[in-house]
Amino acid sequence: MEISALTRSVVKHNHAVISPDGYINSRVPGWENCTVNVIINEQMGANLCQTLVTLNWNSLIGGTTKASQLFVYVICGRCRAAVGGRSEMLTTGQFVYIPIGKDYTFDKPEPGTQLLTFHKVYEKLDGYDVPPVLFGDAASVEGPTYLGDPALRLQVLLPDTLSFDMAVNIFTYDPGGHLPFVETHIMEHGLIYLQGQGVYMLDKDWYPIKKGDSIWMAPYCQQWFTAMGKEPAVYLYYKNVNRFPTTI
Ligand code: UGY
Ligand code: MN
Repeated sequence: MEISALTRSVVKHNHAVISPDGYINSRVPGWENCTVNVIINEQMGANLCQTLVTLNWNSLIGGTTKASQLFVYVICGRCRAAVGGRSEMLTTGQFVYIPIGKDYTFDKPEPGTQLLTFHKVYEKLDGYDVPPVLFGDAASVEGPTYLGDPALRLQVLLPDTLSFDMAVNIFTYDPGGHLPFVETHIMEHGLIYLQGQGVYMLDKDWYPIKKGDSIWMAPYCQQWFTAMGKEPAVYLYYKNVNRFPTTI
């Protein structure tokens, strides 16, 4: 039997590892008949929110984006997404970007469908339009090697234009693949593992990580990862980008 006083989850001032064993469900107004786990939010010190939503046959997720844009990715299963006058059935690996000020609904799910959401307050840039609604599919996004290492592949899911102030990418590491150096950077991350396992170094602490786990990394949290096991390790991650770096 598992010892119930143990968990792999940790919450520190500049990073967190959230494993599913500690989930407690939230009720979110407008998101009906579903299970919501709020994994990262500003109460932690983060500047993003990340949730995991598990759907039943009768789930209905509805709302209107306000100051925050919303990115929704189907981790498994299928459901219908209606945003900005367009309605699509989304299946595993498909996603929709919902800019500020848009109504959205997600319904008609296969029971057990899981949606990952990233939320960020949108910072408009003078001279650039607010991005449009965007439907996409990770399966049709190329994954070039990362910094010349064939063991690492990076898929960039959102357009690389200054209209966007967030990036969402999928990072794939073959077993034994690792970040080429310890990253030390201003950008913040939220992420969830879609597959595989490995060891993450966060601010000089070392954590075993596997499919289903999530991580928050504050700006300047030092980070490095190596994949272990028999299959590639894959994570979906958020990063804030493209805006002036200081208020000074
Ligand atoms: O985009 C990134 O900063 C990425 N290389 N970081 C990470 O995977 N921890
Ligand atoms: Mn990074």
